[in-house]
Amino acid sequence: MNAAMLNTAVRAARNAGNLIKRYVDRTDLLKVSQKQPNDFVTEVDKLSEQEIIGTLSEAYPDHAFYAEESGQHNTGDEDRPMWIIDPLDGTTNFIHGIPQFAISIGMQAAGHLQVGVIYDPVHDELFTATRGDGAKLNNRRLRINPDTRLQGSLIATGFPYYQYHYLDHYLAILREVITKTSGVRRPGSAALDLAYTAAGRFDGFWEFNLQAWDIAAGTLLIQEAGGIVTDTDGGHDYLKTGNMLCGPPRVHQELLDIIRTVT
Ligand code: 2AM
Ligand code: CA
Repeated sequence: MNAAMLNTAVRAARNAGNLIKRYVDRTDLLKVSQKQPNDFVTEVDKLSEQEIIGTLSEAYPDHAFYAEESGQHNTGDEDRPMWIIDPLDGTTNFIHGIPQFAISIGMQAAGHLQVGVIYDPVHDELFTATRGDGAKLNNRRLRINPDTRLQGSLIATGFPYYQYHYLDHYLAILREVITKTSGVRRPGSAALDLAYTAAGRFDGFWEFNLQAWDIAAGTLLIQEAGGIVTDTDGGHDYLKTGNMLCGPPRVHQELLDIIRTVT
């Protein structure tokens, strides 16, 4: 069941990726609108989402969908499997011609994330996870190194970009992380940051105020690769709060200690 859903999600992500790639060199021609200050959307986000929901709903007409651009469909019945979709994560990068963006498709059923797909169409990197069956990058199995520590690590994050009331708190954490690691990156696509953390390219990630569609697929990837995912106070409400902290077990604990000390 999960294997079939993964195949369908991969097909949806690749179709959408091919569509997005056709616009990569033509972003100056795109109509860009703002959903709220600094939150941009293009026609490509919408086309990508139609493509993904079209593919998934053809295979699973009874499932529910929760997607960035069109909201919820078929929801209401809590028992229904739900696809959580970001058709283009990293829209700001995309608009600026920076090749750091991805499609993120997660599926939740019976109270658990079951399937996760993150696809970077520019680099043709496909990150996949199935609950209980591990995580992969282009069919190579991903295993987070459990010995990784904060010292010497490379950590990814996202800066606050529209709600600035917690900026000082954020910067106090960033200051600590900068001084205790090898470096910090702010690539601009939370979904890819999570995929890279599952792949061991980053040794951890934190960001406040994300949306469920940014993190659903990435959460399963990290868990299946052997990492820890919590919200920023160590709890399990990250899909609701959008405050996310993850990484190899020791790094996760050390980052959690920093956030607690600063708070
Ligand atoms: P999006 O491109 O799908 O909107 C990283 O901070 C996350 O926040 C990204 O995954 C991105 O998802 C979202 N985001 C929205 N607007 C942003 C902005 N102006 N700058 C950075 N990230 C933004
Ligand atoms: Ca997003």
